[in-house]
Amino acid sequence: VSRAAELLPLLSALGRTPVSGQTLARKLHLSRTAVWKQIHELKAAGLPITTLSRRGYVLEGMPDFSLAALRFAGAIESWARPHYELSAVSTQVLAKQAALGGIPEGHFWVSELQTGGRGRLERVWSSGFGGLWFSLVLRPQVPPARAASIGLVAALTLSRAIEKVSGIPARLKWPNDVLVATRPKGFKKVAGFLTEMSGEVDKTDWVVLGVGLNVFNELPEELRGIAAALGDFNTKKSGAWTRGDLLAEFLKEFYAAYRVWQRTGFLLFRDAYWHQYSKPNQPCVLKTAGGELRGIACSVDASGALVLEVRRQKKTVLEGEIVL
Ligand code: BT5
Repeated sequence: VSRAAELLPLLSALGRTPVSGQTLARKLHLSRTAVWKQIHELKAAGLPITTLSRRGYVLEGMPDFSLAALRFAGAIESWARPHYELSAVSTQVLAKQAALGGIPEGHFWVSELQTGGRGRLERVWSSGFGGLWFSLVLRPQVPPARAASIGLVAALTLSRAIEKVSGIPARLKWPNDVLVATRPKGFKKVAGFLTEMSGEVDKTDWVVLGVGLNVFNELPEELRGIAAALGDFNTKKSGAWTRGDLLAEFLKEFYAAYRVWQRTGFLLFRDAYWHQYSKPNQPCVLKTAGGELRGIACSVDASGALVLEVRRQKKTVLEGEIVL
């Protein structure tokens, strides 16, 4: 059972300046022991709370509390059913368990932090406090062979939501990475998607779409060369939007796109996807299970496959990743 709802008042009462246990107890109508116990629990969940002797508690890198608010305000699309956590090993695991148990489409799990976030092929996904980490259960009425391109549609939708809400231009890298341009030159990854599914040859049972977007979370040193967070960018809109705004905008646009996609597949999204592409018609290196391919990224086809020109020949690739 999630304790998130009970621990939130305490968490929201913390901030960058120290608050004493006594003040917290008074504010929240709790005993000092109860405050101490809850602080202990929050720390154990991985929240960055520091205890300063004689001064009280500080919450490092204070994000917005918009995600928790969504749960209660119902400010999101009616088809979407949020499950909010302060800390989870991985929202993907929670959503998959529920999908296996037969939960309907639209339920999603969002967590302030993940202690075991994963990317594709079991790669570690850094999921610190302050990012946007969620997993959405879908039950598309399409055969599994057609289901994979939903990741591309989701990436396209998220890149647009980022631009609309934060004013930060976002671009795509095949298949489903969202990038931002950084100075002096080049792109860094702000978001990634993990699409997992189960079904029979002609019927998809469930798809769990896992979304990881760096917002106010801190990235580990070793990722800073290739990854960035939206909160690091200064724009006219800085400080005027929350993670909740991003999530709500994404869900709204994604659901509309998802309905079209179920009827017609990726075809109708193909041009928009390519329009948003980070390096169209430029040389790239693609790593695949079978080795490296060097070529020019020409387009994506109607199924979402990447079309590469390798030594004047067009090649269609279905898996792999482009080296940044
Ligand atoms: C992805 O994998 O890009 C999919 C990420 C999906 C994460 C979401 S969060 C909610 C849900 N719960 C989960 O446990 N997962 C999903 P991939 O393309 O394999 O990229 C992984 C690689 O990106 C790593 O090997 C690192 O190099 C890099 N990386 C790790 N953490 C990152 C971060 N926070 N931002 C940018 N790059 C990161």
